[in-house]
Amino acid sequence: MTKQADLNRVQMLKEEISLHNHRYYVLDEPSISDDEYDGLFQELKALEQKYPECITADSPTQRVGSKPSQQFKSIKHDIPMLSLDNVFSDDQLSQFITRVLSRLDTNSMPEFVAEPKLDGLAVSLKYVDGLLVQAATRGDGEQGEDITANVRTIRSVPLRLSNPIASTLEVRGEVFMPKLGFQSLNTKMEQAGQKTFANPRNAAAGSLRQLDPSITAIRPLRWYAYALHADVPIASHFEACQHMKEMGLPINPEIKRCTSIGDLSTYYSNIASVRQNLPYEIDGVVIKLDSFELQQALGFVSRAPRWAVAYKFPAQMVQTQLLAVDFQVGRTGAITPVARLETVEVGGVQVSNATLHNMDEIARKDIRIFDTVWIRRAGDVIPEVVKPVVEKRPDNAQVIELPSACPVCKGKIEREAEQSVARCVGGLFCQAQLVEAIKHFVSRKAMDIDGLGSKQVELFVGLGLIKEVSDIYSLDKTVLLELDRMGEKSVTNLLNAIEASKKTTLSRFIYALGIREVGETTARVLANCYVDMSALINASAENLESIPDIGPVVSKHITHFFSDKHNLKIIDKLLKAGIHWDVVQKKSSQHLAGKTYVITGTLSRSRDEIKADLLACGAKVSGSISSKTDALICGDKPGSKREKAEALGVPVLSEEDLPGLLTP
Ligand code: 9MJ
Repeated sequence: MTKQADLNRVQMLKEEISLHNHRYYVLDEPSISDDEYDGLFQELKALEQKYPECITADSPTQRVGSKPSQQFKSIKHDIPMLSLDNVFSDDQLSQFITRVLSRLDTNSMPEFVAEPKLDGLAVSLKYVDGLLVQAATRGDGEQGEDITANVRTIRSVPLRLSNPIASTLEVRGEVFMPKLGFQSLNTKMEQAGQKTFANPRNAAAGSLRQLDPSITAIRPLRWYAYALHADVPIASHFEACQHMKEMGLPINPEIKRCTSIGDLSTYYSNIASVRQNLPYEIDGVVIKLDSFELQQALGFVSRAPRWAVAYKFPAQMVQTQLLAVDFQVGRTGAITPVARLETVEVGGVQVSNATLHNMDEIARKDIRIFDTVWIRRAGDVIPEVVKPVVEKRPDNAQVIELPSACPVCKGKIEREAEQSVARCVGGLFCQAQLVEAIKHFVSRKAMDIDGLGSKQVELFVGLGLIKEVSDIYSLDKTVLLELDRMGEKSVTNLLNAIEASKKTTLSRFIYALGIREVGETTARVLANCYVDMSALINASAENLESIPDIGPVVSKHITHFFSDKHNLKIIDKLLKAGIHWDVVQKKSSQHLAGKTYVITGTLSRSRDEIKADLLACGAKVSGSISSKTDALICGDKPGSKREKAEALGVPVLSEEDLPGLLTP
């Protein structure tokens, strides 16, 4: 054989083996025997050994290429990875559809697509010129981990797409472990004396987050793609799925278009009834508005799209005995009763603790110590005690009472009028609250100090190394080196992570402060509305309440927080320690303060983006027209809002008027 003939054969083998991979793993329709497949694979390997220069990244022999890594690299997603809001009943599904229709300002039901909700791990894959170049986990939605080497080992992930529709594209989907694969993996782990996995989801997560890709390679992982981002005109989610299928990506065969609430509800019931027979675990169905144009018009709220929802199956419930109740102190001093239970398995996970929520819930459900109780666990949510089995109540059952003093600082416990939550009033003098405040401050969505985990925070606070958050920035290397299990390397990594956290954003910093009721979304709204910290610190309650989404309760918590001298001193120390962020210019103008706008119809940008711009100028954005509305911003297909605006004499603006409106 000439070298050229060998090289031609290499090319042919690569294509043929990839085709058989696709037939076997994606279509589930193998057309050759395993022996024949192995024959082709060995032949390719031998030829590649002879001509190493012809080994390419997309060769089927190169799935397990790289060596184990020390740590996963962090990757910022070009487009944030979303999570989904949940509904649990047909009623809640109807409410979701009603919200969609009202936001779209229409009465006619648009098309939806329904698909099984896989219980695995969301991943995002990037293809450039048809080649798989990057794979990342979801992470916090903004930033994930680089798991390219591991994802390459999943046989149903094409290393090269056939006829890619764009030179760069991002495909999202769910990696999971089929039920059978999970069982055989656990049997093998058990035989080898290793710890088994609680459920297929954990097994998939554990396999995908291996630093050594050769371990991932022998784990039975599969995946289905469910989203495509490419800079080419595609009209709908369903069409995107067809494109993905044609490019060789696996698409769940159960995906269906639905045109009525009845259709969606039937789809849910049908999937629920075949759930046990599906080869993989699911925890509900996902319902998505099909048209991309309508999806864009709806936009997002927080991290979840307004155009999709997860219709979840009911959580699993089991009975066990309530042995005792402990009281935990949270970041804001809230006292949560926690049930200590006779350990029981719920949905494949061993449960020995569950939340009892608060004293009102305990009283309402009449739960007593030593009762047999129903425990519910849904997905990753903390297990909860649902209700007692009154028929099984023993004579010695005891009523649960709120302790009179904080179990940690022994300070007073108070209950505000009409509030079901009891709180320790010790504030940051209570070690439990201090620990929780610091855990929150360093957490991923706040200052994101990698390496300062819960255990370390507890240790450092316990040793008195951290007495207030700002102490994090003056931790001393020599002191840290004296601690158990803190070597040169881990101390250096920790101090580097602390240093790196100093460059942040205003919204992260506001969120990190842990002001009551100020979550991520509110922090972002505040960061958009105020130029800097001092503007926020000095904002009056009235000024805060002029921001849509901020009501009197939140504004009271904010002004209360900043009226505390101790809090101001800590903010000052943090800024002096070097915490900083890039100032975004356009925020400073409040020239639309006091004005109210309504947005309707399809615009070139999502309504959320336009809303954010208006809010940044001090305006309010409302969902409905009244005589007080200053103007309606109107896109294509506006529906009834335009007529109402005209009837009330409210000016109607088009998208072209926006730049003028937003400029002071
Ligand atoms: C799952 N887990 O199966 C989505 N998902 O779409 C499906 N998740 C999703 N779609 C947008 N089928 C965000 C998440």
